[in-house]
Amino acid sequence: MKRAQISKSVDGSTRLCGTLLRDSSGCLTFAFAMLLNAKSSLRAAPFLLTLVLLAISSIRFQDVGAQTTRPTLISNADSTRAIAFESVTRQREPFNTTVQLKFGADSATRIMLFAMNLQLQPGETASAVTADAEDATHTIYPLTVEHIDSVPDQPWALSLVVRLPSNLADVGDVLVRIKYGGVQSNRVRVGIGHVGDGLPDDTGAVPTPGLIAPGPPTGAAATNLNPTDVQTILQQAASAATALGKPVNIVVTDREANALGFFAMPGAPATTTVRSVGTLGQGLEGGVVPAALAATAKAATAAFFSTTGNAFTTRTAGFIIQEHFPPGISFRAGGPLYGVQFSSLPCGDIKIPSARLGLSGDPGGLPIYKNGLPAGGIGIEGDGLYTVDRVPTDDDQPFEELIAASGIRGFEAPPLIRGDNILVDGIRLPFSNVSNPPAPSTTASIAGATISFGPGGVPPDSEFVPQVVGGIAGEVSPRFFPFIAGAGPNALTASDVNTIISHAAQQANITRAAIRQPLGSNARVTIAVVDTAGVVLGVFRQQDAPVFGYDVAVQKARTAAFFSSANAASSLQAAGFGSYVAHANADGLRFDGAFAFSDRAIGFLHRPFFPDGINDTAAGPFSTAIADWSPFNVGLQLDLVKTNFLASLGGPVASCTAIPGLTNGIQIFPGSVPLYKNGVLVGAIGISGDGVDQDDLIAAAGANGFSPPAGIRSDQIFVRGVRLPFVKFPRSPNL
Ligand SMILES: [Ca+2]
Ligand SMILES: [Ca+2]
Repeated sequence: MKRAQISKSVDGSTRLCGTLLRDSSGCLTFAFAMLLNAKSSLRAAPFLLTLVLLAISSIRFQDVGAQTTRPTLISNADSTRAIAFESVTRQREPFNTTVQLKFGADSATRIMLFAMNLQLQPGETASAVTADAEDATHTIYPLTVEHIDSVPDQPWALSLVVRLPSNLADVGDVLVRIKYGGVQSNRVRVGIGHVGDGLPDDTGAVPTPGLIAPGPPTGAAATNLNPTDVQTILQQAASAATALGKPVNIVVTDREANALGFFAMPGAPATTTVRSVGTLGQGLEGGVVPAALAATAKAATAAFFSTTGNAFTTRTAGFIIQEHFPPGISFRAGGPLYGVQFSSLPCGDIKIPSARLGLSGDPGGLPIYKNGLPAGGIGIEGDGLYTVDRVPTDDDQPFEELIAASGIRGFEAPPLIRGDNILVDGIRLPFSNVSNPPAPSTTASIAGATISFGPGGVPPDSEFVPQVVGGIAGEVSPRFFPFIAGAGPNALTASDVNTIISHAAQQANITRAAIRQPLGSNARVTIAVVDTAGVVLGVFRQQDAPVFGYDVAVQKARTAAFFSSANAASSLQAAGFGSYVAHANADGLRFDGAFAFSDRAIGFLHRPFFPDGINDTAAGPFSTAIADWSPFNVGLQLDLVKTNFLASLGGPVASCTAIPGLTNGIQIFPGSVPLYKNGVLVGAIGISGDGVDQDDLIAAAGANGFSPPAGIRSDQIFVRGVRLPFVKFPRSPNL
């Protein structure tokens, strides 16, 4: 398949992107996307439409004769949502059934849709085309096609104006199709009254006009790097290291942590010591681990965190996992991703391959971009210390970071999306303290380096394949798709899981991302649903959602399901964690199923200060006391997985924990809620991606209809006089 990109910009807030696709039969099809700032949509719509058509005009289409092919209603490129405008104001969905300003004989709303592969015969009028819409209750509403017009200079495209019937109320999404000459079109999604709800997409539905009947899903590659690129990166890094006189371990991974390149320079340290501020000997403090694994973790971390909309490094990661955010500033809450270092673990069952040591905050891991697109990461380890930067203000330039920056010359992240162009709560994130490293004067040998590609230089397959869920284009792993039902009576059905994930995806699609450029982009997240036993019932990853969220979303869901269950305290006790249960009991917490705990609540109980960030308070019941605390000695989260995590460094193990259902460990930053049916716990939903308050909002939207009774939510509980949280939403969350 051949692709070409068309991209035009109307102004700072409006973009149009198009993709030309030529399928195996040689047919040209076209898909386009609009990213509109809501405030500008009204004034931009006519320009946008013009641009859409201008963009399409470069395509040469065959003349269409009598209707023999299926008409196609045009959707957004990344979802099955129709390109649709209110016909007078040009406003986008959701559409009210009646208009505020009456222009015609009645006040019915007319919406404009666009179609291709549709050609009326001479003398035919709009009445030759019929249309209908189906809502979530399977009620079918006939829509009157009032007007069909050609689009100037676009003989292949038609605009259709349809009138909404008066009995169509605030039903949310409907699936709309047209019919002509006995042939019906694909169905596209239109929000009536509000966006969301509605039926699942039709089987095989894809964003249009693409391939209406796609072939079997084909795995995309996990990178666009080739062996020559990897060789170049290894050589540039090794040359810089040689110039500095610092032999190091150099690892290049693709976006999903498959190792593409490895070079242990002669004399490079074989091990590195985990060390930060915690008490030596506690947690992982003082542990000695293979340096190659540390380098891999650093490369994987940068790759996992980086997308087309944000580029993060291990320095960024180290900044968002400490006891205060920003690090070192008293009376500030913990980092927004507090605890993420213990995800994508080698003992887990979700992210395979793992990040080898979990995610890393040790500077010297940078993302790799090729032609502006995320392609993987580089990790450098060679100073014998695996740590996090405790002093963000001193502009230190460790040689691991310098060598990493040298290695990726020519493969840098676009400046706009670098972490240091992204602000969280008004705080600028760090990216790298090394910019524009000089080219070394000599080229070092990389004899003995390993470069791993398939025969003919084929890169590793992605674990993910394209899938549309709830009208939103994304990806799934065949391991967790199709969605399945939970076990036991009253359990979530596969249809429930589809509904929950669809609602979450639809919310994400309209939620403003926290850490994604350009500003005004919607959140891209991974959505996971588990049952009460922690069994994964479904995982859906929006297009370009950061890969770290794949493991984390499941961890978050499992955490909410576990701590809301009747046997949470007894399971912890049985697994040898009775001291944490005792701490919780002392705070009046039972974990016996009487209350519904979100991950925000569990995380709040798992901070070295209680309440979170308030210095000179005692630790939360699940946390290490601050005197002993470090990012490598956090408390229950690490203790649960420590034994099997360390064992997994030497080979495979069955699970990260001894507790059934916590196979990949727990997570302790926000983004999950437990799910209930008829007041009975049935599982949980976990979200991870573009901002933790966004994750909470998207989780809550997915849980709508499956929420716990308000009286048992964790925000009904006071600990030491402080109300626990349940969920927290961003202010003005939607686009
Ligand atoms: Ca290091
Ligand atoms: Ca520093």
